[in-house]
Amino acid sequence: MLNLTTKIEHITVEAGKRILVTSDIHGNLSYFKKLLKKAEFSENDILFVVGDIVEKGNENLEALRYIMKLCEKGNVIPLIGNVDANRLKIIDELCEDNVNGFYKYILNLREWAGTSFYEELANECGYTLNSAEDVLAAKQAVITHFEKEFGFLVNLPTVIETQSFVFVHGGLRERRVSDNADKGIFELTKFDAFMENTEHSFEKYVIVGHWPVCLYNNRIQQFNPIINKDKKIISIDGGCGVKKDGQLNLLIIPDINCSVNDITYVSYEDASYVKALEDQKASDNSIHISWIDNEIQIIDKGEEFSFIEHISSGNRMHIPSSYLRGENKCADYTDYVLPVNKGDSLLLIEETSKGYIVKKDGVTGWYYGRYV
Ligand SMILES: [Mn+2]
Repeated sequence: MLNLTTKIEHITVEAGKRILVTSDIHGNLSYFKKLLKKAEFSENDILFVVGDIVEKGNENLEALRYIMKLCEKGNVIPLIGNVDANRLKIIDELCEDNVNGFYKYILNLREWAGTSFYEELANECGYTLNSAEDVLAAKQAVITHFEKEFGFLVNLPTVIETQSFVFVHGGLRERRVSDNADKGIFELTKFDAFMENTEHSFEKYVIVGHWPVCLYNNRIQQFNPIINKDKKIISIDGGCGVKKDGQLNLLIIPDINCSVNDITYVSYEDASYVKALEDQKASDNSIHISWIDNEIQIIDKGEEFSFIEHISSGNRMHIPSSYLRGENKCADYTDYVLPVNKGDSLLLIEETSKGYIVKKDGVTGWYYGRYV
């Protein structure tokens, strides 16, 4: 029987070492590897991986094993995420009553990610998942074969407190770290919109993943880590793999005793860039519609663009018709005009006859100039 309990650990980080922090790799191993390379990660660094190692990407098992291997050196410190814990729970509790729902979920992931964690596990055990019966049939073999991997995940800490920082996937429910000991593992790993929803200002900076940072901003669509000095929270999930313009972020803390102002980051996104040929000024007023508030009314549906009203804000605008999702929803969208300098590298997201939706330095918006 699986024993998923909250584990709070205290560690002292050696001064003079660089501390790197990432989260929400979600089975996107190539992002993770390229990000580490970009940051010139070495055995002299301490690396925290703040949960959600698996699911949503297509290299879930490999990502898990890669991190397990990295941990052997002693300078990599992973924590559990809600998806990691939830997957263990689902596999452990898998039975005739719930297997249909889980099979549906597997099919869903197969469609948009190519595979899923459980599918990879079952495949390695020689099972092909073509029905709910197949999913259940693979269970015992999966549990036996992956004892080591499951043991690794189950034993991951939920919260780690150091001299200066606290790490947790979702967030802390109570201001004092020790007061969170009786909170359930999902209360701490699945604290949605923690930075917005917590009332606390913490003693030490709390570094979290889980909630893609782009969801905190309804004006600008931006994916870079957010440092909230009032609440003392650093939110780092760049939505890697979940969104096509998402990125994997790596916080760089130069020293455990450094000031928060010395913290920087690097990001990795999977894309090719174009070069801007013209300058462009940023727009003053903009809206960012994200999936937590994407109800719209279509006023005039067109071939390339449609005129819509965003219900909650009342804003009316033209959006590419390819961004419509059914009759009353739209994909994540912003009308923000990006500040661009000639020569800037831009990630091309959408080409239209009016201009381009691009991403630059972690921010998405329109560019109306020419590029090469
Ligand atoms: Mn999560």
